[in-house]
Amino acid sequence: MLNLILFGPPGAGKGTQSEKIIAKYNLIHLSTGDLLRSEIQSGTELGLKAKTLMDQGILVPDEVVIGMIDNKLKEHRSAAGFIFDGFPRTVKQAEALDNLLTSYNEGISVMVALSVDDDELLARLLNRGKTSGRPDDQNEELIAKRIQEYNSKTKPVADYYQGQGKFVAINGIGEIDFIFGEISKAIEAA
Ligand code: B4P
Repeated sequence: MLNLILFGPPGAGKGTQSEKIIAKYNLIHLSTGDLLRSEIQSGTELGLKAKTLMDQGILVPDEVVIGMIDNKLKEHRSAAGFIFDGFPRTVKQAEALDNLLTSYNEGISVMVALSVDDDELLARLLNRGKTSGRPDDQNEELIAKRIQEYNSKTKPVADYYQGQGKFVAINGIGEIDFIFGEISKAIEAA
């Protein structure tokens, strides 16, 4: 089984590159951002609570996203592998993911981290906000808050996987297809 974590700050290209990775490697795509937005669209209680936090650029509680991932892993027991996009975003989520995968005699194969500087992130997200309708892409202050959440809560997740010898950093600035080529090399070396 190939279990890949695609890591990086908001706007680094995780969603963009996930689409290409799924097409090439036939993995199940688990994006906690997409799962949460789908809950919001369905108007569930979970979605309503998550919306309040997401609209402020704040991470939703660990238990909520861990529960969603647990359900999806159960749903796809015979998958060739998974791509975790935007998850784990805290060390607690990383530990929970390791425990879940261990219970299926599986583990993370590799974490691929896209690095992009803050000015480029801001430009990309504001640009996406013009067409996406996503409230969290609409203003600079909110995007700065998301980057701040990433720096304080999510960055330590990279150290967690570095400690396990599973971390590969890739420059996330440049042609989308070139970056995809670099990601493919990291996956095939894993
Ligand atoms: P996400 O949906 O994960 O949002 P994101 O990080 O903004 O998206 P992504 O990084 O995939 O966007 P991409 O770069 O592809 O999370 C949203 C919110 O949900 C979070 O703030 C949080 O509140 C909550 N949440 C989600 N998961 C959670 C968790 N595990 N725990 C707690 N809370 C959680 O795209 C950005 C733009 O860049 C696009 O317009 C794209 O076209 C462009 N782009 C991509 N690659 C490019 C390139 N190489 N060059 C130029 N532009 C590029």
